[in-house]
Amino acid sequence: MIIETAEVVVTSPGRTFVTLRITTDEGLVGLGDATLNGRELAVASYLGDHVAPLLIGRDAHAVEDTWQFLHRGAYWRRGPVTMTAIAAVDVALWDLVAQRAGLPLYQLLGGASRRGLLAYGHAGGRELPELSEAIHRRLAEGFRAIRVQSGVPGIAALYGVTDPGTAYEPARRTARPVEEQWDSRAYLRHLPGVLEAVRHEFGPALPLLHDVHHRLTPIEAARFGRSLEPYDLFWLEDCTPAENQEALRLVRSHTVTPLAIGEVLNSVHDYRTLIGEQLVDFIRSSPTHTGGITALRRILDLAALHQIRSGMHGPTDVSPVGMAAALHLGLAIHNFGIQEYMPHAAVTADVFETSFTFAEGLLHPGERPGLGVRLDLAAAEKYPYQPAYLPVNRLPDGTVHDW
Ligand code: EZ4
Ligand code: CO
Repeated sequence: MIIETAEVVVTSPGRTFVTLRITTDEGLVGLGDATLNGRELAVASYLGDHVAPLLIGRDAHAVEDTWQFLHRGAYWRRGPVTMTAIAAVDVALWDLVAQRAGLPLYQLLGGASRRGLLAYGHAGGRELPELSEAIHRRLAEGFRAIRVQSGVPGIAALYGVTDPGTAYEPARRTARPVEEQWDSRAYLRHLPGVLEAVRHEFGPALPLLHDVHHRLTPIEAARFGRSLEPYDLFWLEDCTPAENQEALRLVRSHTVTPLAIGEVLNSVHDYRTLIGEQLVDFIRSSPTHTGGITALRRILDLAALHQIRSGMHGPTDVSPVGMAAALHLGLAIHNFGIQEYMPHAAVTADVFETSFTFAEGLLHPGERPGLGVRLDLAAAEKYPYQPAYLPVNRLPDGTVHDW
């Protein structure tokens, strides 16, 4: 099965997605997600200018060899742009190999280890009644686990909270990033009360998650995790900036609140201390930003030795192709934990036709051969690229802070 073409498709149906589309001499089409929020064209260039020409004429079955060729062969390893580009190739090749075998991809990864993947949905509210309503809405949609984000008095706009009834999308279609505000002390004063109220209203059984989005210092995170222990969180996410693996030692030594980290990490090397020293409980990486199924599976196998489970990133900026890859992998591995699911805008389905399903709180990748996703090229052309950027945070005195 020889690769004949490798084309990069940039399209913005609702938001921007970058997709690698590979065709073979037998007429099969394989897809890989290469979407890196706010830096989309950098990955498109890496793929289109430097990788696609190398793929032509290669055997599409050679998934491992191609991964090593691109990773070691570039000399410059790791980093989000590189690893997202390699991920797109890896996932497109897995898609092709599974289609050729006539099997849904999860069957090539070891088969199903469960009926479906427990998914969590997002609920955010500026104040408690709004948040409670948002949680009720998610439960009515079928979610059985909920991520809770709340407004904080004195902070006008902040991560995870939006006007009622509008879908949350952190990337804004503006030529420059919008600026949001942050105040750690105000946040630390307010959030424990919010989580207490939510736990009280929704009872002890509902899994509740919360994302700090990299904003606290290690000692603040340690205190926060400890203060949330009575509310039994499923996890506390990105409590400190993820690249400082050692910071989690301090957090961990003060709290038994489970910790999740890794949506911005891109290599197994970013996890060596975190996994080896048992500093986290859930791995947030998605195949899209971590070098694909081949590379993420290695991270998760290492994690399994330490009873650390998956909690793959599933925001709207992981495309339907990337979501499908996550679902096939998550269905097959033993140490699956939970899957984030932030459904795409309805207009995205004009371009990407998917086979995955969501019922009774569980996602399933479906039974179509390969990933189960089709890309309509003519439809993609109707949604030309639109720049969008993630916000930037500032403290009350104007200092730039982690967003
Ligand atoms: O801000 O995907 O847990 N989910 C998140 C996301 C990230 C975006 C960044 O592109 O933190 O909302
Ligand atoms: Co997050």
